Parts: sequence; C-alpha cells; structure tokens
Amino acid sequence: MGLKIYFNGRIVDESEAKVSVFDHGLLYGDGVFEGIRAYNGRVFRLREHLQRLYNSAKGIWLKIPLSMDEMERVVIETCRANNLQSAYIRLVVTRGIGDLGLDPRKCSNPTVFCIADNIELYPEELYENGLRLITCSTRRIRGDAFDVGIKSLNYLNNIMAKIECVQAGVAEGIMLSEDGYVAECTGDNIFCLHGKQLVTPPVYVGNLAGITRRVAMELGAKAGLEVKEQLFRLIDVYCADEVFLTGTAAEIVPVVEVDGRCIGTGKPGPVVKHLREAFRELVSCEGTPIYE
Ligand code: PXG
Repeated sequence: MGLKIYFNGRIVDESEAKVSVFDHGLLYGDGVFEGIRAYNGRVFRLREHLQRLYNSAKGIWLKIPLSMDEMERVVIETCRANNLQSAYIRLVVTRGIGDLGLDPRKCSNPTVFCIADNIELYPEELYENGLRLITCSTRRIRGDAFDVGIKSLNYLNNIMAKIECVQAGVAEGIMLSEDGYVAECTGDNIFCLHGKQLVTPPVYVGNLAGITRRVAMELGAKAGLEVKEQLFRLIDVYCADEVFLTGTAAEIVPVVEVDGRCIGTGKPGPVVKHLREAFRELVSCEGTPIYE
C-alpha cells in the first residue's frame, strides 16, 4: 500500500489516484497548485495558502468546486489518512477532463487532488554553510504576458532556469526581470541585507507573493530591521552584507556566493541565523492542528 491521496472527493490509494490523458492540467498546464508544510501536527499558514490557491484559480477563471472550508478539511484529512505529523502537502486543481482543443468550456469538472508526503529536507549542511547561486540567463516571464502571481501549473519558465542551476552544479539561481531587476529564484524568494535594511523585490517586478517571504518580512520587522520592498539589481546582491532565500520547502536559507562572488564574510551571517531560528520556533507552535 502506498500513500493515501485525496482524489476528486475520495481518499484513495496512490495506485488509484490517476489523472486522465485528456486532463487539461496535463495537456496545457491549465490549473493551479499550492505547496504547503505541516510541522509538529500543525499545518503552517494554511489559510494563506488556501487564499492564494483560490486567488490563482480566480485569476484563470477556474471555479474550485469546494468551499475554502471544505478544502481545509481535504488538507487535514489527507494528512490524517497518512498519519503524518510533519508533511509536504501538494494541493492541485486542474481545469479537468476536456478534449484536444484549448477551449476550457469543454472541461466541466475540475480535477482536485491533495498529496501529503514525508518531507525531503534539504541537507543540514546547506543551512550551516549556505548556498551558492548563479544568475540564470532565463528571464522571469513578463507580467504583461502572464501574471506570475498566479501559481499555475505552467512552471516551464522556472524549470528552464532550474536546469541552468543543475548544469552549473548549484542548488538555486536568480531570475531577473525583462529589464534586469532581480525578481526571485526558481522556487524561492530572495532577500538582501544592507546594514539594518532588509530588502526584497516588490511582487510587481514578476515574482510570487511567497508566504514564507511574508513571514520573513514579519520576523525581520520584529528583529528591529527596516524591511522594504524595493527594486534592485545584481550589484546590490553582490554587495549585500547578507543574502537569503525563502520558500515553503527551503524555509529560510543563507546564501554565501552569487556568480562566483563571495557574499559578506562568505559564511552565513548573524541576521539570517536569527531569522531562521525565529522561523523554526514559529512553525513549531503556530498552525492549524491536524489532530484534535
Ligand atoms: N517563488 C516561486 C516561483 C515559487 O514557486 C516561492 C517563490 C516561495 O513561495 P512560498 O509561498 O512557498 O514561500 C515558490 C514556491 C520546490 C517548489 O520544490 C517550490 C514551489 C513550488 C513547487 C516546488 O522548491 N513554490
């Protein structure tokens, strides 16, 4: 027996959770998703993830056939069905089964599934020693072509950039906007520290409004930093005192090298260490309980 999956209204074994070859999520990447974490029997910032999922769906004219409260139950029940305390949760809603044409009106029932699995944590060594980044030549999609605030199943822009990272032998890479501003990484948001100023690119430059990004901004403000959303360029990254990334999978992870240039002292700095500890503390006690 494999994992238990929520699939279109039922909890089934993973061997039964199969998507049709006519599903437009597969044929066209027509759908939306969320990546969510549970820690210690609690789902972290579940409402915020659900809100972003429903906003993404609204953005692509996709009506999710469950209320947000029902979807919250789906996430909780999927974790329960697998007896998980800590989990990586993937919630997916596709346009559903249609024909070979683009027309979404042919798809009458969205496909909804939820996977909750054990998390594959990044090696502790990455948090201790920090990441090396490159700048990817693949630019982030322009906001006037597609709003990347929509967390859609079209991830090829990010995957193309990720392939560059893999080929360069690094874990992540910076993606720039059309006009050369730093946007984000392939699956993480980016922050730079200059003195007491903690800066992250505004979402309008072409990045996802990350939920971990929001938490890092809150924790930064609490730590007495001046937190700003501001456009900046690569030179501002190279010359930062500290650089770190945020994402549901990565949490808060230090960066020590960008395009061969050493960041700060070349070791994870005190601010990222503090923010990471504050983050770990927060996730251990905050969140929607799975069992009670
Ligand atoms: N930017 C992009 C493009 C993302 O896909 C983030 C930022 C961080 O957002 P959150 O809300 O998670 O703080 C993401 C996160 C992965 C992976 O394996 C990451 C994401 C999606 C799928 C896989 O790292 N999204």
